Amino acid sequence: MKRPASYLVDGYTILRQSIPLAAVAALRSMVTAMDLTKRKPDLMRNGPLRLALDELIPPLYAMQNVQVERLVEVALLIATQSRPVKLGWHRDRPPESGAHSFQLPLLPGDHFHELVPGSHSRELTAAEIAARNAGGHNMPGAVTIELAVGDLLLRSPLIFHRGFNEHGIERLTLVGTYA
Ligand SMILES: O=C(O)CCC(=O)C(=O)O
Repeated sequence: MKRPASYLVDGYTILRQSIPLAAVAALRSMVTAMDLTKRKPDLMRNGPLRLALDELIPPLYAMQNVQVERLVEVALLIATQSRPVKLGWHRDRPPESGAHSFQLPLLPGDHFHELVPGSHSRELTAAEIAARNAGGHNMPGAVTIELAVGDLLLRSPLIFHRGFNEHGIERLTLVGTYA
């Protein structure tokens, strides 16, 4: 049987039903109508949201033997029927070293995120670079991350990843980084 992904080994893990549904609803209520007019609004100035995340997320990293102290980035990934997601393959550039990212969906059916397990701790291969340059649809070893409401994705900012879904599915997903 395939083992579940390990955050430190694979560079990501999915913590199923680790965020109480009431907490997801509370986070959703903290997103303003103004935020929803943008593509990826920065939410670092939203104090209540940051406080709520600080209660929820660091203990879940600690369960992966990762200690984090403070939120250094948080934004909202938004997709609508008329605005699908087509982000190319990349690694993130975290604002500081020792950074750890997360994605927390506020709507059901988030299957936008693709990543290559284990790619956070090595150079890209020639095959990966060729696949990226050819449009990214046949990335060797890539997996699509499927998240339900209540699930949390922890991922290294250095993992090779993209956000992609052309099917006009609505999306509201918090993406953030702790250090
Ligand atoms: O849309 C996604 O899931 C990926 C988001 C992403 O790569 C980013 O915010 O840097």
